[in-house]
Amino acid sequence: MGRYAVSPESVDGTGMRIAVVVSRFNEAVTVSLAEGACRVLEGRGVDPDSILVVEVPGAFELPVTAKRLASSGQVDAVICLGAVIRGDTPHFDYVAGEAAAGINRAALDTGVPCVFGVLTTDTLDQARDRIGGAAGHKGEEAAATALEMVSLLRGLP
Ligand code: INI
Repeated sequence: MGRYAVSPESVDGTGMRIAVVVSRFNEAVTVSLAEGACRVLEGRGVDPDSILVVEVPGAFELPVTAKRLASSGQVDAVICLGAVIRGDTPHFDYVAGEAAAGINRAALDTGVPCVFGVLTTDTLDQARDRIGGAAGHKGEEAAATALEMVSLLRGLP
């Protein structure tokens, strides 16, 4: 039996091209998600000129943008960032559900990892906890996941 894994903490991003798609809805949160993602990418050796940050209006617009970028042949991974907060909307479930399903579909259709860095919380405070508060930093985690998946998929048959 074989086993294949990459060490998540030590993936070297040198030479990787990464797209970061960030939604403006709940911008106070999503700006921090994007900053954290870019901080980790650059800290792991990704050239800033190889990071393409794309803004979209809301989380619902993440999938079509991820699909475009993932199928371009010009990026190795797409990091999708957003914040869907239940208190703000009766259509929380539609926005969050379609974002999740669509981002996953973009990845499956293209074979390019598309990372789900969308916060889905009941309150703004819970979202804030996830941008460097009690619950970690989901932008940083999304970037680390992207690097791990690029490296992992490169090594698989
Ligand atoms: N988009 C979000 O990213 N987060 C939200 O909390 C949100 N709420 O509350 O409605 C939201 N709505 C906008 C949506 O993503 C689309 O931009 C809009 O429906 C146009 O397609």
